[in-house]
Amino acid sequence: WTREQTLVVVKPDGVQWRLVGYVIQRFERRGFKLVGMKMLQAPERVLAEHYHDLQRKPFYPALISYMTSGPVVAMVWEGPNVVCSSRAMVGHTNSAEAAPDTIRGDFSIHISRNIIHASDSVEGAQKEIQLWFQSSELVNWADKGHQRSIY
Ligand code: YYY
Ligand code: MG
Repeated sequence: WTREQTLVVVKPDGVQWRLVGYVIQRFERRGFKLVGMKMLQAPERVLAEHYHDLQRKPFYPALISYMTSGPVVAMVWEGPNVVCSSRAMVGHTNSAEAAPDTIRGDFSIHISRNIIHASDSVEGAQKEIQLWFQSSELVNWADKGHQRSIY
């Protein structure tokens, strides 16, 4: 497989609700490999680029103030089909449509407070990873013997 990576961000409400460890556990349990992680107050510049396509939506100002309301935890996860699998674990954008056992389906009550971000395409993921992380912040460690590893 080609080395696929995705950006996952635990949003400010996810941090407040102490869901960071749970999110990491969901991804680790699946066998995905953590290659970058940091807590930060998301800069306006990063969010403006990250949500560039939504700039003209009526909810955009509220989205930005929500995303800057507290720290977030940004992560880069790697593995086969990690982009698609992450979206499935995260669940539908709108909590009302998010299936049970998805992260949003279990913890989110409204579309505007949906706990977590995950990239929606392989190309989008590459752009988002470059936006949120310096290449020096990503660790290319050797995977030795996880039972479900395909390395
Ligand atoms: O990728 P995903 O996060 O599932 O949804 P997007 O359509 O990319 O929207 C990004 C973000 O915007 C969403 O997670 C919440 C917010 N948002 C909102 O507050 N209200 C909407 N009607 C649509 C999206
Ligand atoms: Mg999106």
